[in-house]
Amino acid sequence: MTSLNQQLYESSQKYIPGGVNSPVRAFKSVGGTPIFFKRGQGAYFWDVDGKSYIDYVGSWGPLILGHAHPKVVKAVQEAAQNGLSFGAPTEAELEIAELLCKLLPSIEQVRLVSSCTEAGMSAVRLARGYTGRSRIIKFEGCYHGHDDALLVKAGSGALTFGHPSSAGVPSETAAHTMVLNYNEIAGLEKIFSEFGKEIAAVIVEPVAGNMNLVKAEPDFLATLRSLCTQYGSVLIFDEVMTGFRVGLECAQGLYQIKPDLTILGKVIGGGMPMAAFGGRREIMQCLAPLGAVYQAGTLSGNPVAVAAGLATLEEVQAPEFYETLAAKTQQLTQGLASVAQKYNVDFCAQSVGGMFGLYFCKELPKSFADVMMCDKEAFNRFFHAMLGEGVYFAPSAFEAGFVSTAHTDEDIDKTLLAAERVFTSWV
Ligand code: HOZ
Repeated sequence: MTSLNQQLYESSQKYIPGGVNSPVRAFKSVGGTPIFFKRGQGAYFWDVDGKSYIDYVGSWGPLILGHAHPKVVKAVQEAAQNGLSFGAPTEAELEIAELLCKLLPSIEQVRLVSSCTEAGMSAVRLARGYTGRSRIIKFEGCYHGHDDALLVKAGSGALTFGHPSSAGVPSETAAHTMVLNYNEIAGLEKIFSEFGKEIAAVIVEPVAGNMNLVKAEPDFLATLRSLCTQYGSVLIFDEVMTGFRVGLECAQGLYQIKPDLTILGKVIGGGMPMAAFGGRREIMQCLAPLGAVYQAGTLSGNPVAVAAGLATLEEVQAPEFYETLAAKTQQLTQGLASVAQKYNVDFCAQSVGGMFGLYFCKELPKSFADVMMCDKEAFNRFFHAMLGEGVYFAPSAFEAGFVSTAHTDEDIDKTLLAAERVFTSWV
């Protein structure tokens, strides 16, 4: 008998391209049928056929407290009762803006938007408006949403499905985007010496999470900072994934580098559609209605999304929150690495705060090229075998994974036992 999941997938393909509303959900690179979920609680979620999974995707990052955290759900319910949207300012927007500015010293002003793509696109437009320049620099394998200018040699689903530079982007638009190698200082210095005065912005994930997980070398980010300062270019940190995920001060706190603009999303919306971009007042004040850079959104600062974000941000400020999360995530990555070692599988893993990378190769990758050398087929086998064991990792070798505070020691142990069963039969 066909499962309900299979029936839903077949029907969805009739009405939704590929049966999914975002390509990374499609299981195209790992093969098989995407799973339709109906309920989540804590570290677990359940598919439509009733099978449960330990979730290491967490909606691709937002669910740092796990599924349906009672305080977040309560905040959402209370906000919804008072109206779903006003299209006008609210006190809660001020509260979250003040909080973001307080937690991130690089942010003097912030604007809320509804998606991470919107945040990235708006930050780039703002940087161009502020500098009066057109060129931007991004790094191969980094993904900053699906804005035309940024969808060049991108990571995440674009990389997973073999279209890192999307069709439909006019070459004139992409011509202003220069793509360099992540963690390569020589390339950076060369491009700045040639085009420095034409570069509006450099956008970078300070810990890349869209080509699996690759940590920036401290020198690389420090060089970026000093070149941007020297040439008057805007340094944009894309902290959509790392923001309030790797620590309360985000990646910029870990690396002790102050970007000019920061993009945030995922955790700050607590699972609701909310993102933000913010930074130096002088730059932010170029935005309409004060300045000539236009940016707008009917649902920006939506009261229900802001309520979820505020409730989540309150929880992450608890003492020891990030220490506990980081320790739990390491327990997972170190545990997996030692199980793999026991069975002579070429595998390694690492984490930063509550995000992690798993690699089927001998050494931790430091660049896009290193990631490409990992064994993707081995990842796909591992993914499916773990799925069979009730453990859900991202359905792509090019995505970071996430642990939440809802994951218990027992959940991690169960995961490691499952990995042990998988690697025992590894040939
Ligand atoms: N940005 C998320 C992680 N790469 C994926 C979300 C999506 O594209 O659906």
